[in-house]
Amino acid sequence: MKPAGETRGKQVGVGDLLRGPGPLVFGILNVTPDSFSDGGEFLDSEDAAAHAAAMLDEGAFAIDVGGESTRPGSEPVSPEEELGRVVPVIRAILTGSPEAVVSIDTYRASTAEAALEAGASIVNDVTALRGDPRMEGLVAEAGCPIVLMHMLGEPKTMQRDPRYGDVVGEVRDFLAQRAEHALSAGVKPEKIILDPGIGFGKTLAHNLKLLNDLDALVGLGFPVLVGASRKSFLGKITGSDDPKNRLFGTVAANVVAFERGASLFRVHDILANGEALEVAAAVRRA
Ligand code: HH2
Repeated sequence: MKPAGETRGKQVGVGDLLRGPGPLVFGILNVTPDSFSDGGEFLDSEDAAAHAAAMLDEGAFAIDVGGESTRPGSEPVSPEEELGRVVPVIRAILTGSPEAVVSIDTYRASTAEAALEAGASIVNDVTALRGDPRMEGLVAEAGCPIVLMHMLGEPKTMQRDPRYGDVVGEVRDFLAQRAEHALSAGVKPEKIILDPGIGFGKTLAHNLKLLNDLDALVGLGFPVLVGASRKSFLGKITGSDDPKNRLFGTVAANVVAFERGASLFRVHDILANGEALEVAAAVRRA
């Protein structure tokens, strides 16, 4: 896949690109000891920055930096711990790759604020502004893009027995309501990105239904981001217990999601997903 080159970098207008047809790939960088797939690999800032640079070279549009695992069963870390993990890494990424677009994966305003000060330009909030009352004001004031994700329950317990009457309708209504909430807090409509929250309080059947009916979420009129990368629902289909063996399933899920209208993809493996999505986009343009 071609490096994003001129399509990367803040000067071309991150917001315009985010609202385009995509596909744009966000590279996952977890600065945590316990993330389900890359936990413990990038605790050192220099290692993390080198991995970010490699993902940017492979064509990542942005690097999504997280300092607290939200995998099923995970425990929150303290605000200080989270901040201490992500800020040095964001600084190191931007020192090595000054044009990099960095997204901060947090629901805490204090972490988001420090990350934005360190040079991050997108906030990825898995609680969709429900986790911290200060977050909506911060995001509105900063004028940065914000990802609003659906989650049923909280990470510690969300996979125990998730139930919906109509999963697609409920996720769509939730995201519509959270977008309305963001707008009423002063967030500009062009800054809002929606995410069905694959694996966040969802069974295999729920995840598949959401991917198949993703156009219902796209119909809300905001760009849709999908985070299916290496998640356990893929292993339930293919029998791959090791998250690192879920690449082919991830690619399939992302290409299907692109076909249903998603434009942004949060992934661990840039090259494979990027190339597959590039081909899917070429077919669409034909
Ligand atoms: N998934 C994870 C974390 N953040 N953010 C968005 N917007 N969408 C997602 O689907 C999403 C997310 C969980 O995956 P990962 O970061 O790989 O693992 P962990 O939570 O264990 O750090």
